[in-house]
Amino acid sequence: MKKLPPGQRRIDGFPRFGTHLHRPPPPMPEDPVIALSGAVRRRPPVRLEELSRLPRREIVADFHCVAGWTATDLHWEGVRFADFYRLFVQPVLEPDTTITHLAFEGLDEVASVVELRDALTDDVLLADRLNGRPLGGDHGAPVRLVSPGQYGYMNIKHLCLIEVCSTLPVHRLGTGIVERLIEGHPRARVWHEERHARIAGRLVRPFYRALIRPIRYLSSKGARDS
Ligand SMILES: Nc1nc2c(c(=O)[nH]1)N[C@H]1C(S)=C(S)[C@@H](COP(=O)(O)O)O[C@H]1N2
Ligand SMILES: [Mo]
Repeated sequence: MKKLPPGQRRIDGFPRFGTHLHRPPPPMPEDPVIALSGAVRRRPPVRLEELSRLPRREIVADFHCVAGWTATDLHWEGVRFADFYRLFVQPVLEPDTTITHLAFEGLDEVASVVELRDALTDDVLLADRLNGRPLGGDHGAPVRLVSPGQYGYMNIKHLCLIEVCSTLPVHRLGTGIVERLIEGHPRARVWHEERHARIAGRLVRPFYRALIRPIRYLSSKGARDS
């Protein structure tokens, strides 16, 4: 069996997971778009239909949640994020600005801040198909970020907005007690075990792992209630 990143355990299948599980997935917009904000000139949102201008890309990759589970051999299809950036973002950048970070936000308002260099890695996709089928609500319809080298929390589902930033967007970082406790690492690279902003990855393993059961319980309850 192939080696998993440090502190990860294989699970069967691919659960819906996250901090949003008490809610059903957001409804599918009629004409889905990805809006751009931040250090860009105003432009109409990119319609998902326009992604057909980019070459298609397929990858097979494992998916690693920071809580410690890994779903193996997922087959994603979509477009490379770097191609999207080159075609839709670069031409509208404000002149003389150096972009450092991107904030990705989903229709459920969950967001992540990714360093530009990590987002432009070759295997980062905007994925609209999973295992041969259109992406469903559980896993991020209509389109999600897939960054296999980073923990799940960077892989924003239901992507609808990208904020283009020339400094760390501090307004995006949580200030509540829970966010401080579970403060994600700014790079979140799984092979470096960058789980937490301040605490060594090895040390937070048991804390995160203890969250899996209650979160999955909420998930099954949420699915019944909705
Ligand atoms: N929009 C959105 N994206 C999200 C989340 C979320 O709650 N909302 N949770 C993140 C976390 S913590 C994980 S582990 C993965 C889970 O992806 P899955 O539900 O497809 O398994 O999505 C990430 N992306
Ligand atoms: Mo996660």
